[in-house]
Amino acid sequence: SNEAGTDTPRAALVVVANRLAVERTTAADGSAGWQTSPGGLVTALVPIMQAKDGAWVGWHGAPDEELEPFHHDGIDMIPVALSAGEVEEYYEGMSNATFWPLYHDSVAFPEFHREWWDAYVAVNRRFAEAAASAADDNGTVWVQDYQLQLVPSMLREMRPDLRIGFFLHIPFPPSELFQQLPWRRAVLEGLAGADLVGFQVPGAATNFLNLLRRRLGWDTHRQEFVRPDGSRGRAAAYPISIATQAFEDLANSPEVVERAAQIREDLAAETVFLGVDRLDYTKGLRQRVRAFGELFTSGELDPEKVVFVQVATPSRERVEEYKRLRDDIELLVGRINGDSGQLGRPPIHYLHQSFPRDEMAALYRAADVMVVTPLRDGMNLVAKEYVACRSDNDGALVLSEFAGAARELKQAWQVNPYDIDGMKEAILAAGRAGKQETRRRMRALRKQVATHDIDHWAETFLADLDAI
Ligand code: ADQ
Repeated sequence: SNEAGTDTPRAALVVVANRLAVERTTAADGSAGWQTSPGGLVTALVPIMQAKDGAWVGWHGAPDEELEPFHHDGIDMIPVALSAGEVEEYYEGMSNATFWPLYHDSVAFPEFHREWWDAYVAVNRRFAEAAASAADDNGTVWVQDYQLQLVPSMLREMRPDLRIGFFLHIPFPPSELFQQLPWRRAVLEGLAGADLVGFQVPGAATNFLNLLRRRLGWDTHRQEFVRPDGSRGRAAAYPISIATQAFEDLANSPEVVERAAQIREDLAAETVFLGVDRLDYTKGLRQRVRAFGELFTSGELDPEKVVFVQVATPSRERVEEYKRLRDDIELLVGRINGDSGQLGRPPIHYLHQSFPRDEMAALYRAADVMVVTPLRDGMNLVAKEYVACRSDNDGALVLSEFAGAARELKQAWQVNPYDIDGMKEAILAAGRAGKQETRRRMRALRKQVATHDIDHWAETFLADLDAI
């Protein structure tokens, strides 16, 4: 059926995300094409969507460009156009300079601008309209993340027949912080348009339900909430994960094993510490680099025997706060290497680059200690990827208490990233731990990540949504 009267195909399952599941490619002859994005979410959902006649609604990444829907890899891709001004106001502004810092404990100051909000509302409506015309009668729509928090209620109004799910990949803040938002009511009502609102951790679902009760005066019973029209929805935790087996297989491939050995040889160190993050102020990089700097300067870590490799993926480079962060980190790293390095032996290897998956797997394999110390993080997949790559049961994980992953990865050396001395102690302890202790911890971590992978996440969420 096609009641919308358009040529858009009608799908039983529609995923709505800021970005489409494909990236542009240019072939050797200069012709343009598309390839499926490498991310975990896309990898997990592609088979489900292929089986279910799925459509994916999202921005294709270039401003001021209208594209027709197209078919790729068994999925209908429905591009949503954004103007250059909307990229600035809806994406870089409201999403990444308001919601992102506010939802991460305000570790950077969130900016509130009415023009950004207006753009956010307009773009959310465009996504909702695209989803409404893509979804089949009584179909399921799964909306992803903080860029699209108004889509559930908009969609519910346009298409009451639909089953609507929402998943927030980042933290949901305590009410003291959320209440600063001038548009708090609209955001709560927007999210609560979903039949199932999913969060990374139970505490986030509780924050949301408390706000519905206190701010909107709605009834809630355990995980359930009641809208003013008497209809009900549910809010609960669905901790996201990775394609565990695929990571393990990749890490055990001959090429990656060889590359890992090469990395160890190049670094020529007894102990290799590793950090891998998007260059983002939520990831605790300033504190982490400072901790390593102090350890190298004091000699507690011997710069002749130990290296710290920090891979920082370029991220959101047009947003002011991110430019400042990059300058800060590069100043700090330069200073530490200047103070504690020797010719040909900088204690910190800093790479501001993005790498393909196999290089990441080789780095994970090569590292004795993985250091993941965000100030606040919805989940943190890097920690889980490291664990998946250690089928040797070796390797130690230092993990922030403030990452969602800390609830599941209990056998990591857990730290408070604001406590630099505590972090230094944990880094030293993880580096010095005996094989027996490291293995005991790693085995337990591996069991958790093996049984809770991304397929488990997607299937559980969709089954619960289906059951409502
Ligand atoms: P992110 O903030 O991006 O995700 P994270 O969960 O760690 O954080 O995922 C980062 C991904 O990027 C990982 O898969 C990692 O391998 C990859 N990556 C990092 N640096 C890279 C590099 N230099 N080269 C190549 N790849 C690199 C948001 C939330 C998280 C949540 C996820 C998923 O902030 O809390 O876990 O979404 O829900």
